Amino acid sequence: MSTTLTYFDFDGSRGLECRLALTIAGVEFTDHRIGRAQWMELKPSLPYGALPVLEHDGNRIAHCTAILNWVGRNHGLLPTDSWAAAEHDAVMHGVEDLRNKIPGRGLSDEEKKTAREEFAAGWLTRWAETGSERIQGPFLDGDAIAVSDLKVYVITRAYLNDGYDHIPASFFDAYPKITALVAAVDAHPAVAAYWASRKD
Ligand SMILES: N[C@@H](CCC(=O)N[C@@H](CS)C(=O)NCC(=O)O)C(=O)O
Repeated sequence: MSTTLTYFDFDGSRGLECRLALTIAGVEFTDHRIGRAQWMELKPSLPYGALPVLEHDGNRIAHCTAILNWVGRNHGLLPTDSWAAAEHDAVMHGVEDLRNKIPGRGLSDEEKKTAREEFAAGWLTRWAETGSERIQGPFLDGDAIAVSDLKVYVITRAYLNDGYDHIPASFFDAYPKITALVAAVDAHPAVAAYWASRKD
């Protein structure tokens, strides 16, 4: 059996959540990281012209949430009950919405500041409230980590690391269940080992 995850050469976003899911699941995989020149060559051959893409025994799937669902179902990182699994899927789609809705593209710095402040007070606040209600603690389903926790972790971590201009990390101070989830994912032995390996 061979499994390869292809993504850009950085530790964030959709690629990171898939790498972490495969790592926690204990799947041996090739972490194929590509640079700009390779990307221009590769893009036209990809199913949806975007990354990540997972190749498993000669078959390929695109879209990070599809990849996470596949890993989760096969490796006990999602509930077996179909309704409960659909609730996790909803959380994952919520993270994708958050990625897609953040304003900024095509705006001047001043416009971006205004748009992001409004976004933080409106859409992002609703997202964080919904997530907090859903989290049993420390993970979404209590003590059992799921692939959906990894999506919440990766997106929140980006905000906590000041990844989004005009939305300070302190925004999440009002949502301790979300920051506790981030801390719990960081403390997971496989995640800690992943970050240690990235420092080498
Ligand atoms: N719906 C896709 C979105 C994939 C996507 O937009 N990936 C970004 C990187 S995170 C990408 O490949 N951007 C380059 C491009 O689309 O040209 C998913 O869930 O994986």
